Amino acid sequence: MANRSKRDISGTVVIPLPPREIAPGAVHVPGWLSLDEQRHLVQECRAWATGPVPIRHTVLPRGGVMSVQTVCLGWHWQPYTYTRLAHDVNGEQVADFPDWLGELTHRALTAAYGRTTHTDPYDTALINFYDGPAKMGMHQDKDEKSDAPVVSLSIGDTCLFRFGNTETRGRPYTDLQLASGDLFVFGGPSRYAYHGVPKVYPGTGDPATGLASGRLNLTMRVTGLR
Ligand SMILES: O=C(O)CCC(=O)C(=O)O
Repeated sequence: MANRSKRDISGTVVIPLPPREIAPGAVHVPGWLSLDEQRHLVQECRAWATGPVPIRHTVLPRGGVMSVQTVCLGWHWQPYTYTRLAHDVNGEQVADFPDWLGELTHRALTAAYGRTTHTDPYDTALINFYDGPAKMGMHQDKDEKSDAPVVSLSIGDTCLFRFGNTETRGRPYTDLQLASGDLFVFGGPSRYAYHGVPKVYPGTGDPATGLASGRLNLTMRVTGLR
């Protein structure tokens, strides 16, 4: 087994907790990303946030506005649909989904499940930035035409992550904290579980990631589109 020990900002060796199955097919791997990987992702996210389609607060079909800001790679997401062009922002095509991010995603799947379960190419990432009181309500990820697992990486401030069931937004659910560097994968029987972020804990991130405040979350998905 790989040595996953790391050093924190003060040089202290930190041994992350082992992977934990939260529900069948839903696995939390604490501290999976190294600090260098987190720094690299933060730099890339800063660049993606500027365009060709800049990061924005998604407008919901009934006129509500999401408190998180989102930028997409590969395909542009807005509620119920993925398109190549960001019609609701500036009409431009979103940045490509890079090969290296696909490789990182497949490594993440192996870390979570101990084997590669899906060989489909991951072709989109939704990158969410939470600042101030931003949060995300309970929802299902079901705009993809593929049931490949969703692979989620967190950087910056720790959040409360609520992982529920496939039937309702309510109980039963499990509350857990996702901290900087954590990986969370949900597939199989949990692929369509409701989930959300009721709260982010300000000031809990390590500025050494390059993120002075707030929380970044990247979710990689297979759209099943051509
Ligand atoms: O920020 C997170 O951890 C969850 C993000 C999420 O649920 C989504 O992008 O659909």
